[in-house]
Amino acid sequence: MLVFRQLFDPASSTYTYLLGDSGSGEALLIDPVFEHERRDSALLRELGLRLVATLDTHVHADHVTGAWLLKQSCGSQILLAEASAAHNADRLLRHGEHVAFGARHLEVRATPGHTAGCLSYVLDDQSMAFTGDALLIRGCGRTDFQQGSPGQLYHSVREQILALPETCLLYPAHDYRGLTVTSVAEERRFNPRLGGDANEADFAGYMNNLGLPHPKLLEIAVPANLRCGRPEDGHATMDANWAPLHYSFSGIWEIEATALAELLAGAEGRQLQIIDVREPEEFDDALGHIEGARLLPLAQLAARAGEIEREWPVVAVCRSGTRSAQAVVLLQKQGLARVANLSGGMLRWRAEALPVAAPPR
Ligand SMILES: N[C@@H](CCC(=O)N[C@@H](CS)C(=O)NCC(=O)O)C(=O)O
Ligand SMILES: [Fe+2]
Repeated sequence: MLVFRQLFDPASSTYTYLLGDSGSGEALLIDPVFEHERRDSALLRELGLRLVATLDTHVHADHVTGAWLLKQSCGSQILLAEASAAHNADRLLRHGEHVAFGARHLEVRATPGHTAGCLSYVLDDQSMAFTGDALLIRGCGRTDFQQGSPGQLYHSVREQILALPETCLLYPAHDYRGLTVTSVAEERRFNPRLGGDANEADFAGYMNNLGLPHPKLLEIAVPANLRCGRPEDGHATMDANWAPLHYSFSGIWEIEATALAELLAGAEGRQLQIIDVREPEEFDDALGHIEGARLLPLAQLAARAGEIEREWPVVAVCRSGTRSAQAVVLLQKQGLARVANLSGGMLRWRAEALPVAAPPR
């Protein structure tokens, strides 16, 4: 089965697309965003998918690609156009090539005009295409920098995208109004720049008078993307290296029960604060509590957060990991930097047969 997700970066209005083949577990990400590497790798893990490659549709001018960072965390290959002149890619793509994920593949189509190295990716059955900034929903990419050319873009869109079957769904790299998808039939009829009877001269007239300000990040994004998102010093900043944590798609740092037990048994465990946010009667119920845990019910946590040592890491605990996830959010809002949730709570802790404190007599 095909797994498909559309992800959004509100800062640059960029869409990232996840395509997976559930049979093999292989997946691709199209146009990942640097700042969302944790979110994207969390989603892949939760869906049980292995990222084989990231594909950029072009050298973006408004955000930095997540390609390099995802290669570090997921071992994925970095793919983009040979014509992009970028460094650090593992495979440089040309028109007509295929990029496989499990039993499925994307067909690479050269669609230059917004930039010289723009590619569109068409799913094997032509039911979907990922058009980058060549074709936007009722719009198209600008042609006033990065070797843009209205004449080239006109032919790219008409011959490579609007020539696909009418029912083919089109997914752009951006939308500035929150629209998510369009189709070949719609854009053939209603695209105000390239649709209907617009000829190349009509289109060029429109594009040469767009009058858009340059993207705010142009000077940062283009050089970074020419390195495929590799930071200049070649280092990724790890912001959660105090414990073996993972980041959930819902946006919470979590620790597994077994990892927490190991941490508590070692020297690092001495500074670790276990905050149990259940109600007092639950603390000594049949599930019990972790040795050394401090009871601080969720409803009182905001008022009593001052009782927690801010310099030491915190693991929040509850019955199932639900209330404690909320506690993590709350403590982070209070400015605590090293806070994680015990994944699955006391239920998971006990299911792993981990020890609890002896109940009071
Ligand atoms: N205002 C945005 C820039 C938007 C922009 O220029 N987007 C490019 C895509 S990289 C474009 O081609 N836009 C076409 C349009 O908005 O019609 C920013 O500062 O980042
Ligand atoms: Fe662009």
